[in-house]
Amino acid sequence: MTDSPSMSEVLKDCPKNWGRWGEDDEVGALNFLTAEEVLRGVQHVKQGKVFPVQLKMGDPNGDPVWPGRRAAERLMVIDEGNWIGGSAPEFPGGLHYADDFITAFLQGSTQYDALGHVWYDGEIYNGYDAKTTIGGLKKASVLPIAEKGIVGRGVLLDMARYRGKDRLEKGETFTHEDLEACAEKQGITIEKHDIILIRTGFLGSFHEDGPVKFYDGFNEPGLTFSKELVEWFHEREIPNLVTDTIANETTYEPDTGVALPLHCALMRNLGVTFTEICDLEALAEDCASDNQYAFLYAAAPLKIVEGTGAPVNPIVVK
Ligand code: UVW
Repeated sequence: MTDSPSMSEVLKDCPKNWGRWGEDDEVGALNFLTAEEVLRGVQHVKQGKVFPVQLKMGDPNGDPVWPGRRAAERLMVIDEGNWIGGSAPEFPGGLHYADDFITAFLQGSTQYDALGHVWYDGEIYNGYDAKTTIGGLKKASVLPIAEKGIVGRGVLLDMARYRGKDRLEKGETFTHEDLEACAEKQGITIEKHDIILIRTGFLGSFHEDGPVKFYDGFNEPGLTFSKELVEWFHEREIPNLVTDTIANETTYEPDTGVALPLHCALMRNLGVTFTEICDLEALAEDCASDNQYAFLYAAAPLKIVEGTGAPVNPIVVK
């Protein structure tokens, strides 16, 4: 990877939204989600079907996470065993209760990334100094995103089904043109300000093949960088990219070997929020059966002060 060009070389001619919403902005392209966009999303509620798209968190069979992170661990603090063993407090009336806590990477489950989550050349989204990340994100943390909430028209692009597969393979890439072709096949148009949900099916391999195979030569399938793709997101003013992979893009851009350039081009430079590790399986099955690929999408990550990201259970309503 040492022969790879620098991120700034790769992204040198790409657009930026810094300053577009003022020098204090911390939510980026979510600014496109106005009241009109909420109502545009609501127009697609037609059947009363509800799909919470968070992947299970703290699954005893394991959670897929970025290499180096750990799955959430949930620990019981008190339960009926404490009353059986005599270590629990007695309450008037005989109340018993259960309590637990979790330790979790804020980026280790279905999550919103803060806009300050990634950077290069010493600056995060909107030109804030990268030193503002030290000890907690003082700028562009997940909190302003959580305080805004994300509601609008969502569209599912089922790339796995489009390619006739249960799931895309390691390192398999696709472009904005593939997204357009997939949308056309599904009978929808990707409109300005749409929240884009992309299904690859890839996380299915974590449980089906097991973690050893899943992490061997780790290179997720996904969107891959080109200047044209970044311009496509810019022109369509896409506020939010939601996928069923850990990092929303192919891990290594095939031409240069650069890791996660779209995190930098879309999140850092355009202010597009990323929602990762979603479970889109039930939604995709349903869309294939009723052919309704556009819907209301609503989400609010947890309000973690200075957080780099936060768990979320987004809701799709059709
Ligand atoms: C990294 O940025 C490394 O990971 P993610 O955005 O997938 O949490």
